[in-house]
Amino acid sequence: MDTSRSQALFLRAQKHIPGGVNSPVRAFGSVGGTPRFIQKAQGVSVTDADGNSYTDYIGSWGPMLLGHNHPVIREAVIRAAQDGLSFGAATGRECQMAEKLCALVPSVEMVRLVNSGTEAVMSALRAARGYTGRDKIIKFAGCYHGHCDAMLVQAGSGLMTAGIPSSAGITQGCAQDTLTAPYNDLNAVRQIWEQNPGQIAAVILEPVAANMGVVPPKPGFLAGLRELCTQHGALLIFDEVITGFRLGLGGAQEYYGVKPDLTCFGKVIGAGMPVGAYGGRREVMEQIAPLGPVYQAGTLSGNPIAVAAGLAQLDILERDPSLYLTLEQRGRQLREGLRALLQTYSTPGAVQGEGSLSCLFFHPAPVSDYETAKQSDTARYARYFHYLLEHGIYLAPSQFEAIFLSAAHTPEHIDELLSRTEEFFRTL
Ligand code: KE4
Repeated sequence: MDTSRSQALFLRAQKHIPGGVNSPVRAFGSVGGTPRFIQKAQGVSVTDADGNSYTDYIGSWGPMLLGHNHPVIREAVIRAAQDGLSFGAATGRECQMAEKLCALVPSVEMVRLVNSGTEAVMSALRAARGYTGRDKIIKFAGCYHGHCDAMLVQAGSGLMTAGIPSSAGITQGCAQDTLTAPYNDLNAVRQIWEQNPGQIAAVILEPVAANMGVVPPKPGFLAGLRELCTQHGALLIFDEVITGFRLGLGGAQEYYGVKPDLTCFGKVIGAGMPVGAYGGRREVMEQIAPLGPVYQAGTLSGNPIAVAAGLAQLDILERDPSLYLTLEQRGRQLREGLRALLQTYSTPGAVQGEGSLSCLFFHPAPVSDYETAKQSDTARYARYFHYLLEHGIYLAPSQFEAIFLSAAHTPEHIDELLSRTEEFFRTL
């Protein structure tokens, strides 16, 4: 496969962009090889600078739930752009988006639009601290919530000790207020609470973890967190940047029947344009400026073009909820097919997922938390990734991401992925 143009672009990009990319995962660091510089996309297909086309299972990391370059969404963007790109003033379209988010997600009574999932999480955490007057946040190892300082923190030496930065540039002063528990471990959360009575402002998690590979919540985990937060007067924050409008119109909270106090959105609600949002209980959101004392702002928040794209995608999903049945069926077809291949070829692996989110762990047993996920054979995953890439299939360049299906993927696309996977298993 000729990748000379991508190679040349990568060399050029590295001169003026750290690592040659504007987001680390794009550099293929954990799988090696030449990162593909993508030129265009349509439906399930992306085409790189050398003209190679791939069936894409990243979908821009989640936004492309209806496939790339959907004509209705493209037209909505072009139409909105004809009226100007940004006004720095309120627009009617933002009212529409807020009304739609509140109508589709019952726990959201009031919502603020921002420009990314990171901004949504950062703002939700500030709202929780402002509302409760408490400082500490509980998060879970392996969950990724964007790159705000408070979330780039990992577990300290002991479970109950204060967090330590997981990135350079994060102060100990910040890290000490983030406590980390293993995903799916309610007892660990109870222990942390006993050690920090009256200090926990919120618990934040991905209701289906999709940044350590895909790790669904164990039965009772989400409900247990809901109970603990209610009992202690802390806020339960669902980071639904990935699961929001992907697991259903009501997201994971509807799928599992657990109601958070705040929810963070991104990705699907922007349909590929920069949109994030955070929202929830009215009495919490009324703390946000200019109404309340919690400050949060943004030059391009509620940008008319970005909101037009998001509204177009949400309108399509709202009008045809059968799309979620299709996504569920495709996800099941993929997971059942992969499990059958692991069985046939006695290959150590765990297939996990919910709805249109799936993951093949090269790990011999089910993965329920980050410590287990980390034991996966990432070298084998890298070989699998490149085998598929060479055969025109583009999975996430990391074992610790998800396979994102879209409504544009057909049963034949899934069969193609399964047959290439079988070929790969035959080489093992
Ligand atoms: P952004 O700031 O990247 O829009 O969203 C951050 C974020 C927040 N919450 C969850 C659950 C997320 O998955 C993300 C971002 N997801 C990654 C992919 N796993 C984005 C890809 C990248 O970083 O380039």
